[in-house]
Amino acid sequence: MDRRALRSRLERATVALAGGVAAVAGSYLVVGESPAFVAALIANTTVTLAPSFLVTFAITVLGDLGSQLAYWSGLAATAATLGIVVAVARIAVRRLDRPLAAPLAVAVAVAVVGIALSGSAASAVGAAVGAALVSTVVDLRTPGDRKSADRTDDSRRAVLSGAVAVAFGFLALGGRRVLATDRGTDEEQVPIPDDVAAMLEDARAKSFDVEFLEPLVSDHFYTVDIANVDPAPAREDWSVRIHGAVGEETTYTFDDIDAMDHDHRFETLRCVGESLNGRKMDTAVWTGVPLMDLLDPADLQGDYVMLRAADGFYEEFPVDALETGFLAVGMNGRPLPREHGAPARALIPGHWGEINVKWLTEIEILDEPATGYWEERGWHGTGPVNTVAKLWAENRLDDGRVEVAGLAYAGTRGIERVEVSVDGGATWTDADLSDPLPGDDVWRQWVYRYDPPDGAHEVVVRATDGLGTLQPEDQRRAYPNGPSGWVSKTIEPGSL
Ligand SMILES: Nc1nc2c(c(=O)[nH]1)N[C@H]1C(S)=C(S)[C@@H](COP(=O)(O)O)O[C@H]1N2
Ligand SMILES: [Mo]
Repeated sequence: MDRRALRSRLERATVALAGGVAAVAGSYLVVGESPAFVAALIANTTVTLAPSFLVTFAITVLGDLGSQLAYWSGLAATAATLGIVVAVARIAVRRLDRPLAAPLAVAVAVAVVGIALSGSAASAVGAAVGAALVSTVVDLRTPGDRKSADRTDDSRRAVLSGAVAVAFGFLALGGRRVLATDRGTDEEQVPIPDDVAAMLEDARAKSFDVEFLEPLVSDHFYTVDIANVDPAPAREDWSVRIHGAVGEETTYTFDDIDAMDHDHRFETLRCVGESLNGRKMDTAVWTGVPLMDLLDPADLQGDYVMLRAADGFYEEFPVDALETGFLAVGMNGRPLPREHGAPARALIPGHWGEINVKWLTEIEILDEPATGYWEERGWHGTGPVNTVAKLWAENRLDDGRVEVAGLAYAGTRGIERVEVSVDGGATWTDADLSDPLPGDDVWRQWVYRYDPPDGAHEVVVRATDGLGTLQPEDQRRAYPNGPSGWVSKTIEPGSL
Protein backbone atom coordinates (compact mmCIF):
# COMPACT_ATOMS: atom_id res chain seq x y z
CA MET A 1 0.00 0.00 0.00
CA ASP A 2 1.44 3.39 -0.82
CA ARG A 3 1.65 6.12 1.74
CA ARG A 4 -1.19 8.07 0.25
CA ALA A 5 -3.59 5.11 0.60
CA LEU A 6 -2.36 4.34 4.11
CA ARG A 7 -2.86 7.91 5.16
CA SER A 8 -6.35 7.97 3.84
CA ARG A 9 -7.20 4.74 5.67
CA LEU A 10 -5.84 6.19 8.88
CA GLU A 11 -7.96 9.26 8.28
CA ARG A 12 -11.09 7.16 7.82
CA ALA A 13 -10.34 5.12 10.93
CA THR A 14 -9.77 8.27 13.00
CA VAL A 15 -13.00 9.86 11.79
CA ALA A 16 -14.88 6.63 12.56
CA LEU A 17 -13.41 6.30 16.06
CA ALA A 18 -14.11 9.98 16.76
CA GLY A 19 -17.69 9.27 15.73
CA GLY A 20 -17.79 6.36 18.18
CA VAL A 21 -16.45 8.50 21.02
CA ALA A 22 -18.97 11.25 20.28
CA ALA A 23 -21.74 8.64 20.19
CA VAL A 24 -20.82 7.43 23.70
CA ALA A 25 -20.69 11.06 24.87
CA GLY A 26 -24.07 11.84 23.28
CA SER A 27 -25.72 8.93 25.04
CA TYR A 28 -24.10 9.97 28.33
CA LEU A 29 -25.42 13.51 27.92
CA VAL A 30 -28.99 12.23 27.61
CA VAL A 31 -29.18 9.37 30.12
CA GLY A 32 -26.04 9.67 32.27
CA GLU A 33 -24.49 6.65 33.90
CA SER A 34 -27.75 4.71 33.98
CA PRO A 35 -28.44 1.20 32.68
CA ALA A 36 -29.67 2.94 29.49
CA PHE A 37 -26.17 4.31 28.88
CA VAL A 38 -25.01 2.93 25.54
CA ALA A 39 -21.74 1.70 27.12
CA ALA A 40 -23.44 -0.19 29.98
CA LEU A 41 -23.92 -3.52 28.17
CA ILE A 42 -20.39 -3.85 26.82
CA ALA A 43 -18.80 -2.44 29.99
CA ASN A 44 -20.66 -4.96 32.15
CA THR A 45 -20.11 -7.89 29.80
CA THR A 46 -16.35 -7.42 29.63
CA VAL A 47 -16.06 -7.97 33.41
CA THR A 48 -18.16 -11.13 33.33
CA LEU A 49 -16.28 -12.56 30.36
CA ALA A 50 -12.79 -11.54 31.49
CA PRO A 51 -10.54 -14.46 32.47
CA SER A 52 -10.69 -14.99 36.22
CA PHE A 53 -6.95 -14.47 36.79
CA LEU A 54 -7.29 -11.00 35.30
CA VAL A 55 -10.31 -10.18 37.47
CA THR A 56 -8.51 -11.48 40.57
CA PHE A 57 -5.44 -9.42 39.70
CA ALA A 58 -7.61 -6.34 39.20
CA ILE A 59 -9.37 -6.84 42.56
CA THR A 60 -6.50 -7.86 44.79
CA VAL A 61 -3.61 -5.90 43.28
CA LEU A 62 -5.14 -2.92 41.52
CA GLY A 63 -8.15 -2.43 43.82
CA ASP A 64 -10.10 0.71 42.93
CA LEU A 65 -7.74 1.40 40.05
CA GLY A 66 -8.83 -1.97 38.68
CA SER A 67 -12.48 -0.94 38.69
CA GLN A 68 -11.57 2.34 37.01
CA LEU A 69 -9.63 0.47 34.31
CA ALA A 70 -12.49 -1.97 33.80
CA TYR A 71 -14.93 0.91 33.46
CA TRP A 72 -12.81 2.86 30.98
CA SER A 73 -12.03 -0.21 28.88
CA GLY A 74 -15.78 -0.78 28.67
CA LEU A 75 -16.22 2.77 27.38
CA ALA A 76 -13.35 2.33 24.92
CA ALA A 77 -14.75 -0.97 23.63
CA THR A 78 -18.14 0.66 23.10
CA ALA A 79 -16.57 3.63 21.29
CA ALA A 80 -14.66 1.20 19.05
CA THR A 81 -17.81 -0.83 18.32
CA LEU A 82 -19.78 2.28 17.42
CA GLY A 83 -16.76 3.50 15.44
CA ILE A 84 -17.04 0.42 13.24
CA VAL A 85 -20.73 1.19 12.76
CA VAL A 86 -19.81 4.74 11.73
CA ALA A 87 -17.15 3.47 9.29
CA VAL A 88 -19.53 1.01 7.65
CA ALA A 89 -22.23 3.65 7.30
CA ARG A 90 -19.82 6.12 5.71
CA ILE A 91 -18.45 3.54 3.29
CA ALA A 92 -21.97 2.48 2.31
CA VAL A 93 -22.92 5.95 1.07
CA ARG A 94 -19.49 6.99 -0.23
CA ARG A 95 -20.58 6.95 -3.85
CA LEU A 96 -23.73 9.02 -3.30
CA ASP A 97 -22.90 12.57 -4.19
CA ARG A 98 -25.22 14.12 -1.61
CA PRO A 99 -23.95 16.56 1.01
CA LEU A 100 -25.80 15.06 3.98
CA ALA A 101 -25.72 11.42 2.94
CA ALA A 102 -22.87 10.44 5.27
CA PRO A 103 -24.18 12.12 8.48
CA LEU A 104 -27.67 10.75 7.83
CA ALA A 105 -26.41 7.23 7.24
CA VAL A 106 -24.25 7.48 10.36
CA ALA A 107 -27.17 8.76 12.43
CA VAL A 108 -29.48 5.95 11.34
CA ALA A 109 -26.88 3.20 11.77
CA VAL A 110 -25.77 4.42 15.22
CA ALA A 111 -29.37 4.88 16.33
CA VAL A 112 -30.21 1.27 15.39
CA VAL A 113 -27.15 -0.22 17.06
CA GLY A 114 -27.60 2.19 20.00
CA ILE A 115 -31.13 0.88 20.62
CA ALA A 116 -29.87 -2.69 20.47
CA LEU A 117 -27.15 -1.91 23.03
CA SER A 118 -29.13 0.26 25.41
CA GLY A 119 -32.80 -0.60 24.91
CA SER A 120 -33.49 3.13 25.13
CA ALA A 121 -34.61 5.37 22.28
CA ALA A 122 -33.46 8.52 24.08
CA SER A 123 -30.01 7.09 24.68
CA ALA A 124 -29.76 5.94 21.04
CA VAL A 125 -30.79 9.37 19.75
CA GLY A 126 -28.09 10.98 21.90
CA ALA A 127 -25.53 8.60 20.44
CA ALA A 128 -26.76 9.19 16.87
CA VAL A 129 -26.57 12.96 17.25
CA GLY A 130 -23.01 12.77 18.61
CA ALA A 131 -21.78 10.54 15.79
CA ALA A 132 -23.60 12.51 13.09
CA LEU A 133 -22.11 15.74 14.41
CA VAL A 134 -18.57 14.48 13.83
CA SER A 135 -19.53 13.24 10.37
CA THR A 136 -21.09 16.57 9.44
CA VAL A 137 -18.17 18.68 10.55
CA VAL A 138 -15.50 16.62 8.79
CA ASP A 139 -17.47 16.64 5.54
CA LEU A 140 -17.85 20.41 5.47
CA ARG A 141 -15.74 21.73 2.64
CA THR A 142 -15.52 24.85 0.63
CA PRO A 143 -17.48 24.45 -2.63
CA GLY A 144 -15.45 23.39 -5.65
CA ASP A 145 -12.86 21.84 -3.37
CA ARG A 146 -14.01 18.29 -3.98
CA LYS A 147 -11.49 16.94 -6.43
CA SER A 148 -8.54 18.56 -4.79
CA ALA A 149 -8.63 16.30 -1.73
CA ASP A 150 -4.99 15.62 -0.96
CA ARG A 151 -2.95 14.52 2.00
CA THR A 152 -3.20 17.81 3.89
CA ASP A 153 -6.92 17.31 3.63
CA ASP A 154 -6.62 13.83 5.12
CA SER A 155 -4.72 14.89 8.17
CA ARG A 156 -6.83 18.00 8.57
CA ARG A 157 -10.01 15.90 8.66
CA ALA A 158 -8.51 13.42 11.09
CA VAL A 159 -7.48 16.17 13.51
CA LEU A 160 -10.79 17.95 13.06
CA SER A 161 -12.81 14.82 13.86
CA GLY A 162 -10.75 14.21 17.00
CA ALA A 163 -11.19 17.80 18.11
CA VAL A 164 -14.94 17.67 17.59
CA ALA A 165 -15.21 14.40 19.53
CA VAL A 166 -13.17 15.74 22.45
CA ALA A 167 -15.06 19.05 22.54
CA PHE A 168 -18.38 17.24 22.40
CA GLY A 169 -17.21 14.88 25.14
CA PHE A 170 -16.51 17.77 27.50
CA LEU A 171 -19.80 19.37 26.57
CA ALA A 172 -21.60 16.12 27.43
CA LEU A 173 -19.81 15.83 30.79
CA GLY A 174 -20.66 19.42 31.72
CA GLY A 175 -24.18 19.22 30.30
CA ARG A 176 -24.88 16.07 32.24
CA ARG A 177 -23.79 17.72 35.46
CA VAL A 178 -26.19 20.60 34.89
CA LEU A 179 -29.07 18.24 34.05
CA ALA A 180 -28.36 16.11 37.12
CA THR A 181 -28.20 18.96 39.65
CA ASP A 182 -31.29 20.51 38.11
CA ARG A 183 -33.41 17.54 39.02
CA GLY A 184 -32.02 17.34 42.55
CA THR A 185 -32.39 14.23 44.66
CA ASP A 186 -35.61 14.04 46.63
CA GLU A 187 -34.17 11.12 48.54
CA GLU A 188 -31.64 13.29 50.29
CA GLN A 189 -34.43 15.45 51.65
CA VAL A 190 -36.06 12.57 53.52
CA PRO A 191 -35.58 13.28 57.25
CA ILE A 192 -33.65 10.70 59.25
CA PRO A 193 -36.06 8.74 61.50
CA ASP A 194 -35.58 9.43 65.23
CA ASP A 195 -34.61 5.87 66.13
CA VAL A 196 -31.87 5.84 63.47
CA ALA A 197 -30.68 9.29 64.55
CA ALA A 198 -30.38 7.92 68.10
CA MET A 199 -28.31 4.97 66.85
CA LEU A 200 -26.04 7.24 64.84
CA GLU A 201 -25.61 9.40 67.93
CA ASP A 202 -24.77 6.31 70.02
CA ALA A 203 -22.09 5.38 67.47
CA ARG A 204 -20.70 8.91 67.49
CA ALA A 205 -20.54 8.94 71.28
CA LYS A 206 -18.77 5.58 71.42
CA SER A 207 -16.24 6.43 68.69
CA PHE A 208 -12.78 7.36 69.97
CA ASP A 209 -11.57 10.87 69.37
CA VAL A 210 -8.52 9.83 67.34
CA GLU A 211 -7.32 11.70 64.31
CA PHE A 212 -7.51 9.75 61.01
CA LEU A 213 -9.48 6.93 62.64
CA GLU A 214 -12.70 5.95 60.88
CA PRO A 215 -15.69 6.40 63.23
CA LEU A 216 -17.86 3.43 64.22
CA VAL A 217 -20.34 4.32 61.48
CA SER A 218 -18.17 4.73 58.41
CA ASP A 219 -17.81 8.15 56.79
CA HIS A 220 -17.23 6.48 53.43
CA PHE A 221 -18.64 3.03 52.81
CA TYR A 222 -16.64 1.01 50.27
CA THR A 223 -18.32 -0.47 47.21
CA VAL A 224 -17.43 -3.66 45.35
CA ASP A 225 -19.47 -5.16 42.54
CA ILE A 226 -19.22 -6.69 39.09
CA ALA A 227 -21.34 -3.93 37.53
CA ASN A 228 -19.40 -1.24 35.71
CA VAL A 229 -22.66 0.62 35.36
CA ASP A 230 -24.86 -0.15 38.35
CA PRO A 231 -28.44 -1.35 37.86
CA ALA A 232 -31.10 1.19 38.82
CA PRO A 233 -34.37 -0.70 39.22
CA ALA A 234 -37.22 1.67 40.08
CA ARG A 235 -39.07 0.82 43.27
CA GLU A 236 -42.33 0.43 41.35
CA ASP A 237 -40.76 -2.13 39.03
CA TRP A 238 -38.79 -4.03 41.65
CA SER A 239 -39.80 -7.32 43.25
CA VAL A 240 -38.10 -10.27 44.90
CA ARG A 241 -39.24 -13.78 44.02
CA ILE A 242 -38.86 -16.73 46.38
CA HIS A 243 -38.95 -20.00 44.48
CA GLY A 244 -37.29 -23.40 43.97
CA ALA A 245 -37.56 -25.95 46.78
CA VAL A 246 -40.39 -24.15 48.59
CA GLY A 247 -43.91 -25.15 49.56
CA GLU A 248 -45.32 -21.87 48.32
CA GLU A 249 -43.70 -19.67 45.68
CA THR A 250 -43.97 -16.04 46.77
CA THR A 251 -43.18 -12.63 45.27
CA TYR A 252 -42.89 -9.39 47.22
CA THR A 253 -43.11 -5.94 45.68
CA PHE A 254 -41.51 -2.88 47.26
CA ASP A 255 -44.91 -1.84 48.61
CA ASP A 256 -45.29 -5.25 50.26
CA ILE A 257 -41.93 -4.78 51.99
CA ASP A 258 -42.79 -1.20 52.90
CA ALA A 259 -45.95 -2.35 54.67
CA MET A 260 -44.02 -4.73 56.96
CA ASP A 261 -42.47 -3.85 60.35
CA HIS A 262 -39.04 -2.33 59.90
CA ASP A 263 -35.99 -2.79 62.10
CA HIS A 264 -32.68 -0.96 62.28
CA ARG A 265 -29.38 -2.68 62.90
CA PHE A 266 -25.68 -1.94 62.96
CA GLU A 267 -23.84 -4.25 60.64
CA THR A 268 -20.28 -4.46 59.33
CA LEU A 269 -19.36 -5.71 55.86
CA ARG A 270 -15.94 -6.89 54.73
CA CYS A 271 -14.80 -7.97 51.25
CA VAL A 272 -12.95 -11.28 50.89
CA GLY A 273 -10.83 -9.69 48.13
CA GLU A 274 -9.36 -6.85 50.19
CA SER A 275 -5.77 -6.64 51.37
CA LEU A 276 -4.95 -7.52 54.99
CA ASN A 277 -4.83 -3.92 56.20
CA GLY A 278 -7.16 -2.74 53.41
CA ARG A 279 -10.19 -0.47 53.61
CA LYS A 280 -12.93 -2.68 52.23
CA MET A 281 -14.50 -3.09 55.64
CA ASP A 282 -17.21 -0.71 56.83
CA THR A 283 -20.19 -0.31 59.11
CA ALA A 284 -23.60 1.31 58.70
CA VAL A 285 -27.01 1.42 60.33
CA TRP A 286 -29.28 -0.54 58.02
CA THR A 287 -33.07 -0.38 57.90
CA GLY A 288 -35.21 -3.22 56.63
CA VAL A 289 -37.02 -6.43 57.48
CA PRO A 290 -35.73 -9.79 58.76
CA LEU A 291 -35.45 -12.16 55.80
CA MET A 292 -37.37 -14.84 57.70
CA ASP A 293 -40.44 -12.58 57.68
CA LEU A 294 -40.44 -13.03 53.91
CA LEU A 295 -39.29 -16.65 53.90
CA ASP A 296 -41.52 -18.23 56.56
CA PRO A 297 -44.69 -18.08 54.47
CA ALA A 298 -42.80 -19.70 51.56
CA ASP A 299 -42.07 -22.87 53.59
CA LEU A 300 -38.43 -23.58 52.74
CA GLN A 301 -37.65 -27.19 51.87
CA GLY A 302 -34.04 -27.20 50.64
CA ASP A 303 -30.68 -26.88 52.40
CA TYR A 304 -29.07 -24.30 50.10
CA VAL A 305 -29.98 -20.94 48.71
CA MET A 306 -28.98 -18.99 45.63
CA LEU A 307 -29.45 -15.22 45.75
CA ARG A 308 -29.68 -13.53 42.35
CA ALA A 309 -29.47 -9.87 41.43
CA ALA A 310 -30.37 -7.39 38.72
CA ASP A 311 -26.73 -7.12 37.57
CA GLY A 312 -26.53 -10.86 36.82
CA PHE A 313 -24.63 -11.59 40.06
CA TYR A 314 -25.51 -14.74 42.00
CA GLU A 315 -24.19 -16.34 45.18
CA GLU A 316 -24.98 -19.64 46.87
CA PHE A 317 -24.65 -20.67 50.54
CA PRO A 318 -26.29 -22.91 53.16
CA VAL A 319 -29.87 -21.93 53.89
CA ASP A 320 -29.18 -21.73 57.67
CA ALA A 321 -27.37 -18.43 57.18
CA LEU A 322 -30.67 -16.84 56.13
CA GLU A 323 -32.05 -17.23 59.65
CA THR A 324 -30.40 -14.05 60.87
CA GLY A 325 -30.49 -12.42 57.42
CA PHE A 326 -31.97 -9.05 56.68
CA LEU A 327 -33.43 -7.33 53.63
CA ALA A 328 -32.12 -3.77 53.81
CA VAL A 329 -33.95 -0.91 52.12
CA GLY A 330 -32.27 1.92 54.04
CA MET A 331 -28.77 2.91 55.08
CA ASN A 332 -27.89 5.42 57.81
CA GLY A 333 -31.46 6.70 57.84
CA ARG A 334 -31.71 7.29 54.09
CA PRO A 335 -33.12 5.15 51.32
CA LEU A 336 -30.55 2.56 50.26
CA PRO A 337 -28.17 4.31 47.80
CA ARG A 338 -27.97 2.98 44.26
CA GLU A 339 -24.35 1.83 44.60
CA HIS A 340 -25.24 -0.21 47.69
CA GLY A 341 -28.05 -2.09 45.96
CA ALA A 342 -31.22 0.06 45.82
CA PRO A 343 -34.01 -0.64 46.27
CA ALA A 344 -33.15 -3.69 48.40
CA ARG A 345 -30.15 -5.85 49.31
CA ALA A 346 -29.45 -8.88 51.46
CA LEU A 347 -27.37 -8.67 54.64
CA ILE A 348 -26.10 -12.01 55.92
CA PRO A 349 -24.46 -11.42 59.34
CA GLY A 350 -20.90 -12.56 59.86
CA HIS A 351 -20.23 -13.70 56.32
CA TRP A 352 -17.89 -12.19 53.74
CA GLY A 353 -19.38 -9.28 51.80
CA GLU A 354 -20.00 -11.17 48.59
CA ILE A 355 -23.14 -12.97 49.75
CA ASN A 356 -24.66 -9.67 50.88
CA VAL A 357 -26.27 -9.48 47.46
CA LYS A 358 -27.25 -6.01 46.22
CA TRP A 359 -30.15 -5.24 43.81
CA LEU A 360 -31.65 -8.52 45.04
CA THR A 361 -34.31 -10.01 42.73
CA GLU A 362 -34.49 -13.73 43.52
CA ILE A 363 -34.15 -16.07 46.47
CA GLU A 364 -33.98 -19.56 45.02
CA ILE A 365 -34.02 -22.47 47.48
CA LEU A 366 -31.99 -25.49 46.31
CA ASP A 367 -31.84 -29.18 47.29
CA GLU A 368 -28.24 -29.51 46.15
CA PRO A 369 -25.26 -27.20 46.57
CA ALA A 370 -24.43 -25.00 43.56
CA THR A 371 -21.63 -22.61 42.67
CA GLY A 372 -21.77 -18.83 42.99
CA TYR A 373 -20.24 -16.17 40.77
CA TRP A 374 -16.97 -15.75 42.69
CA GLU A 375 -16.67 -19.45 43.58
CA GLU A 376 -16.77 -20.22 39.85
CA ARG A 377 -13.71 -17.99 39.70
CA GLY A 378 -11.87 -19.84 42.45
CA TRP A 379 -12.76 -17.81 45.57
CA HIS A 380 -14.06 -19.27 48.83
CA GLY A 381 -15.97 -16.23 49.97
CA THR A 382 -19.35 -17.44 51.16
CA GLY A 383 -18.41 -18.43 54.71
CA PRO A 384 -17.76 -16.51 57.96
CA VAL A 385 -15.20 -13.69 57.88
CA ASN A 386 -11.68 -14.05 59.25
CA THR A 387 -10.78 -12.14 62.40
CA VAL A 388 -8.78 -8.97 61.80
CA ALA A 389 -7.42 -5.93 63.64
CA LYS A 390 -6.61 -3.11 61.23
CA LEU A 391 -3.99 -0.47 61.93
CA TRP A 392 -5.44 2.64 60.32
CA ALA A 393 -4.15 5.59 62.36
CA GLU A 394 -0.68 6.55 63.63
CA ASN A 395 -0.38 9.91 65.35
CA ARG A 396 2.22 11.77 67.39
CA LEU A 397 0.61 13.33 70.46
CA ASP A 398 1.62 16.70 71.95
CA ASP A 399 3.17 14.96 74.95
CA GLY A 400 5.50 13.03 72.63
CA ARG A 401 3.71 9.70 72.83
CA VAL A 402 2.68 7.75 69.75
CA GLU A 403 -0.99 6.84 69.30
CA VAL A 404 -1.91 3.85 67.12
CA ALA A 405 -5.51 2.88 66.44
CA GLY A 406 -7.75 0.92 64.15
CA LEU A 407 -10.82 -1.25 63.83
CA ALA A 408 -11.20 -4.91 64.70
CA TYR A 409 -13.83 -7.29 63.35
CA ALA A 410 -14.65 -10.96 63.72
CA GLY A 411 -18.19 -11.16 62.32
CA THR A 412 -20.76 -12.69 64.68
CA ARG A 413 -18.00 -14.05 66.94
CA GLY A 414 -17.41 -10.49 68.12
CA ILE A 415 -14.17 -8.91 69.30
CA GLU A 416 -13.10 -9.59 72.88
CA ARG A 417 -9.57 -8.29 72.93
CA VAL A 418 -6.97 -6.48 70.83
CA GLU A 419 -3.29 -6.57 71.76
CA VAL A 420 -0.48 -4.42 70.49
CA SER A 421 3.25 -5.07 70.36
CA VAL A 422 5.66 -2.21 69.71
CA ASP A 423 8.73 -4.45 69.58
CA GLY A 424 7.90 -6.63 66.61
CA GLY A 425 5.89 -9.21 68.57
CA ALA A 426 8.22 -9.85 71.56
CA THR A 427 5.92 -8.33 74.21
CA TRP A 428 2.20 -7.52 74.14
CA THR A 429 -0.13 -5.06 75.86
CA ASP A 430 -3.92 -4.80 75.70
CA ALA A 431 -5.33 -1.93 73.65
CA ASP A 432 -8.42 0.01 74.76
CA LEU A 433 -11.59 -1.09 72.98
CA SER A 434 -14.56 1.12 72.14
CA ASP A 435 -17.77 0.26 74.01
CA PRO A 436 -19.62 -2.33 71.96
CA LEU A 437 -22.48 -1.16 69.78
CA PRO A 438 -25.70 -3.18 69.99
CA GLY A 439 -25.87 -5.94 67.38
CA ASP A 440 -24.32 -9.30 66.65
CA ASP A 441 -22.10 -8.37 63.73
CA VAL A 442 -20.35 -5.11 64.47
CA TRP A 443 -16.71 -4.08 64.55
CA ARG A 444 -14.95 -2.30 67.46
CA GLN A 445 -12.33 0.39 67.53
CA TRP A 446 -9.06 -0.10 69.41
CA VAL A 447 -6.47 2.49 70.47
CA TYR A 448 -3.07 2.26 72.14
CA ARG A 449 -0.70 5.05 73.25
CA TYR A 450 2.95 4.55 74.18
CA ASP A 451 6.31 6.25 74.63
CA PRO A 452 8.15 5.41 71.44
CA PRO A 453 11.71 4.10 71.36
CA ASP A 454 14.25 6.15 69.37
CA GLY A 455 13.89 5.39 65.70
CA ALA A 456 11.95 2.91 63.64
CA HIS A 457 10.18 0.03 65.36
CA GLU A 458 7.66 -2.56 64.30
CA VAL A 459 4.11 -2.34 65.62
CA VAL A 460 2.05 -5.54 65.45
CA VAL A 461 -1.68 -5.88 66.23
CA ARG A 462 -3.68 -9.04 66.92
CA ALA A 463 -7.28 -9.70 67.88
CA THR A 464 -9.02 -12.36 69.92
CA ASP A 465 -12.63 -13.08 69.01
CA GLY A 466 -15.59 -13.54 71.35
CA LEU A 467 -15.00 -17.31 71.47
CA GLY A 468 -11.57 -16.68 72.95
CA THR A 469 -9.72 -17.63 69.76
CA LEU A 470 -6.60 -15.65 68.93
CA GLN A 471 -6.39 -14.95 65.20
CA PRO A 472 -3.68 -16.92 63.32
CA GLU A 473 -0.37 -15.09 62.97
CA ASP A 474 0.66 -16.08 59.44
CA GLN A 475 -0.02 -13.43 56.85
CA ARG A 476 -1.94 -14.79 53.88
CA ARG A 477 -3.13 -13.05 50.77
CA ALA A 478 -6.79 -12.52 49.89
CA TYR A 479 -7.05 -15.18 47.20
CA PRO A 480 -8.84 -17.53 47.69
CA ASN A 481 -9.89 -17.61 51.39
CA GLY A 482 -9.73 -13.93 52.34
CA PRO A 483 -6.75 -12.19 53.92
CA SER A 484 -5.55 -13.38 57.31
CA GLY A 485 -2.71 -12.77 59.76
CA TRP A 486 -1.49 -10.13 62.19
CA VAL A 487 -1.22 -6.63 60.75
CA SER A 488 2.20 -5.09 61.27
CA LYS A 489 3.73 -1.78 60.36
CA THR A 490 7.09 -0.10 60.79
CA ILE A 491 6.66 3.21 62.57
CA GLU A 492 9.22 6.00 62.53
CA PRO A 493 8.21 8.41 65.34
CA GLY A 494 10.31 11.20 63.86
CA SER A 495 8.20 11.28 60.71
CA LEU A 496 4.78 11.36 62.40
N1 LIG B 1 -25.65 -7.70 42.95
C1 LIG B 1 -24.42 -7.70 43.48
N2 LIG B 1 -24.28 -7.76 44.81
C2 LIG B 1 -23.05 -7.75 45.37
C3 LIG B 1 -21.90 -7.69 44.57
C4 LIG B 1 -22.06 -7.63 43.17
O1 LIG B 1 -21.11 -7.59 42.39
N3 LIG B 1 -23.34 -7.62 42.66
N4 LIG B 1 -20.66 -7.68 45.18
C5 LIG B 1 -20.57 -8.28 46.52
C6 LIG B 1 -19.29 -8.02 47.17
S1 LIG B 1 -17.93 -8.86 46.55
C7 LIG B 1 -19.19 -7.25 48.30
S2 LIG B 1 -17.74 -7.16 49.16
C8 LIG B 1 -20.36 -6.47 48.80
C9 LIG B 1 -19.99 -5.01 48.93
O2 LIG B 1 -21.09 -4.26 49.30
P1 LIG B 1 -21.02 -2.68 49.15
O3 LIG B 1 -20.67 -2.38 47.72
O4 LIG B 1 -22.34 -2.15 49.56
O5 LIG B 1 -19.92 -2.24 50.09
O6 LIG B 1 -21.47 -6.58 47.92
C10 LIG B 1 -21.71 -7.86 47.43
N5 LIG B 1 -22.96 -7.82 46.73
MO1 LIG C 1 -16.37 -8.68 48.13
